[in-house]
Amino acid sequence: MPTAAKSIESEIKKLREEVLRHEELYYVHDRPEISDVEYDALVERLRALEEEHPEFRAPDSPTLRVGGRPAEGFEEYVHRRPMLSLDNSYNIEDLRAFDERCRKLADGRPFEYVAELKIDGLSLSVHYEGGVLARGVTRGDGRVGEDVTQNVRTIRSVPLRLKGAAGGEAEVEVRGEAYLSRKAFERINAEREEAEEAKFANPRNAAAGTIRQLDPKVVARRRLDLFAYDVLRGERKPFPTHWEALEWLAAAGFTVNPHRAKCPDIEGVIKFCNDMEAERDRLEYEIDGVVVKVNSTALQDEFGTTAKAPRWAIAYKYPARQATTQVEEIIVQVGRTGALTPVAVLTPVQLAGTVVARATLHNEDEIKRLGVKIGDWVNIEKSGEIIPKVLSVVTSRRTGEEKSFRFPKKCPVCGGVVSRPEGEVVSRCVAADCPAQLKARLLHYASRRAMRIEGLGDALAEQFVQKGMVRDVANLYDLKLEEVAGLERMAEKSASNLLAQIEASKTRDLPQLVYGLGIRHVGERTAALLARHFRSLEALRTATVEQIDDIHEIGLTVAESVRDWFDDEGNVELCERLRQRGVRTELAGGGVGAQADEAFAGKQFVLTGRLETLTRDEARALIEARGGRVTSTVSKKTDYVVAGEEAGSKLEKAQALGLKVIDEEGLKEMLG
Ligand code: 0OX
Repeated sequence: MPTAAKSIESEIKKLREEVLRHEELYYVHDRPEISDVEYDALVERLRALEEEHPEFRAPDSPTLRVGGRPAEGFEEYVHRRPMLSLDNSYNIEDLRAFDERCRKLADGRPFEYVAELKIDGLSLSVHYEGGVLARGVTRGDGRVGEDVTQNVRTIRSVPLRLKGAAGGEAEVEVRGEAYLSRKAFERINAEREEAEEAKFANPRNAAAGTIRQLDPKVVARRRLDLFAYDVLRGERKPFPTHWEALEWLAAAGFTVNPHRAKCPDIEGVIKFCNDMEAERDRLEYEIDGVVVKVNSTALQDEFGTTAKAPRWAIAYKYPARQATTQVEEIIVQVGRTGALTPVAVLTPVQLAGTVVARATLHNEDEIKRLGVKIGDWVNIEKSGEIIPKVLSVVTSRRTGEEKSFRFPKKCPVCGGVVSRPEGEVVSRCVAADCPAQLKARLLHYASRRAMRIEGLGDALAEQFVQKGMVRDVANLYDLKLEEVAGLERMAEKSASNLLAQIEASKTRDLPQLVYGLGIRHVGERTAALLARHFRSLEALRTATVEQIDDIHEIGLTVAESVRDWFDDEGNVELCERLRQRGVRTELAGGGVGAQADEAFAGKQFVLTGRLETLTRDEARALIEARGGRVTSTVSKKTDYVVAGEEAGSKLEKAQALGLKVIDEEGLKEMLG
């Protein structure tokens, strides 16, 4: 064999082994080392090479099958009809190309699409005989799955008996995506941390690990859920359209995801994809994209499938939220309360549409838990929060050149003493005059959700501190135009703009001021509760721990922290200077506002469906500003359910419980 051919053969072999190894890590051990996108890229490279050189394609090449290998411990089950996977698309052009292909296949006949969420979980097939749950099977490699019936029985959103007319069916198979809500996932990981077990990297891995648990009791505790998306009678689809299948599933007692749309054309699909991307972080579960399906079953049958995926459906994937990159350095930042936060400086990498160059390592213990060293390859993730985090170290990529990191014993900025009290995970610089803390306090005070001083960014705060122009937040109100205009990169115009902004901040309301003071444990919500309860900074200053603790939703830790803060004479003096400089220290409103608060105070609201003129965040802010609470689950304690367009199961539950349901108009009327 010529050397060139030999090297291609060996490259194919290497790639094949690499792909198989990652599949085993992912499917069998639930411990992936690379992101989905990187895995897809590996498979694609292998597929392309094999296509060019089919003589080197091994009979067991991973490109010849659809998914991972079944794990041991469960009976195998051969699916009546293969559980196909989906072709992926990563951009709008791919979606349009899919539409072109569909229209060509439809040859002039009109048709519509259904767009639904792509839940990031694992596919399950659930069989019913005479309306009763008979079997639950994982997707496995698409052809053969594992019989996990006992585990599937523990999923509350899988009915044990079909409701209504569906109960009369001899045999039906329902397919859906099993998943763990973010909340369930966080609870499981907290428990694992306590038990000193390795945490799951994400809800999907946790769900996959859960369904393969040999003890159904463990599964039951973990609270898996399922969104149903397909129904089969034997090998056939019993309804003329996918939409009708979804309606049947809901009537039969399954949870069908409420976010779905019937779209007359691809433009409607694109709009749905974009709308849902904006909603993504607010969902209670993780999604990785949208699934687009041709609605007509007859057309689906006609379009048929390729070896692994239907031609009538496609997944539109949102940008990946995990990636693998290298730690170039570990730095330690000092926050406004003196907390030392280690941060990994990374080789920049594309993630969810932005370039990520840093990821938080949280604290000293987390560095130990991860075992991360400088020079390591790491998996990082960006989820709902803005700061990406390091999930795990890719130990297989270690060269031996990596360097251990020693957590500093002194403040890296001021050299002050660092203390870490017994039982706490956070180390703090305790120096009262640490410039890093002061700078962080200024930035927090000026931030959008606090006193909103636009233009006061990192570079300016740094100069104010360095030059000794500002020693606490009250000094901001003493700044003179000449002083500010004399700073680096500061024209007179921007200096006077900044001073105008600082002046304007005096009229912010009390919740913003209380939040802006940066008291430990007092976030935006707590600040609003405190401000509304005490109505002035003076009343809050003199409040006892008991009085604060008595406020619904405020606990002892917060109460003590507030008391501690006001027990510090320097802080009392700071408040006095803020007041003297004209900063509003009393709650605005009264009159009509006070009246309206009656309707909201202490009331629980649930928002569901799409609102027309408000975003969910805006609606939440308006309700909370009046003293109401917004929660995500409907229960007997809920006072109002605000239902927008396409409100789904929450609305149904509210109606079943006989709760007060209002629409967006109703909410606006209440808000006046
Ligand atoms: C999901 C999901 C998965 C039917 C035809 C190929 C894939 N993850 O939410 N799969 C499907 O559809 C099957 N739909 C979904 N929504």
